Amino acid sequence: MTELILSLDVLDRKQAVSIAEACAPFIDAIKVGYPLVLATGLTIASDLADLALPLIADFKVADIPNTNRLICEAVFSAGFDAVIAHGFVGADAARTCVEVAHKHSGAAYIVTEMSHPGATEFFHGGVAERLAELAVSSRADGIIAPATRPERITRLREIVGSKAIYSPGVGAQGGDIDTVARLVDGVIVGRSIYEAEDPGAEAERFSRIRR
Ligand code: FNU
Repeated sequence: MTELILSLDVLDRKQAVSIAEACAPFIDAIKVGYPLVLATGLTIASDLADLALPLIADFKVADIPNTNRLICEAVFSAGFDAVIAHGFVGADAARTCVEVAHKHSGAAYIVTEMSHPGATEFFHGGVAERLAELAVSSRADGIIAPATRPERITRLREIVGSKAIYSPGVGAQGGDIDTVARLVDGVIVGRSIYEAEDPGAEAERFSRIRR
């Protein structure tokens, strides 16, 4: 089953909770990033806790090991179940995120290649492959790979094997859900759901990938 993960990038607490409630029956996890957390604080995790869905903190953590540790401790203490971290900062810093996640019985996912057009400037030429290798050697729980470039997902799958691949970039960024759903463990969808007139109905439509 391919999971459907809602990217909840709205800026208002009430709106976030109501969209999450409407989508909850059709999704497998909720991803929260800087837009919502900067607007509401980390307490948004408690507001979403009643839905009993895994909460992923998309903070793309990218600092020295000690700062990564402080950030990840705050994330898991707030009630998140997983964190997304960058690998380009090096194995020591990425491993710190993995260690803190596992200490809290949570998960850490490493970004290997981003989904926007400009990502090819720095992530191509073997970098994404090295980041995927780093995710494996750091014992991360999975990687983030671009739905906008399915052929890159296939290449990165060769490196990470059965580790989870979560993929943003379908819908608003142009990626095709059906193509990507076959290649990954979870598809991350934001605007196509939360900007829809009826987010719950749209989540239900996307949720056919779970079958
Ligand atoms: P939507 N996101 C992304 N590409 O889009 N974390 C990446 O390579 C990546 C991400 C996030 O386009 C993005 O920040 F590593 O509205 C946003 O929160 O469907 C979500 O995935 C995509 O949102």
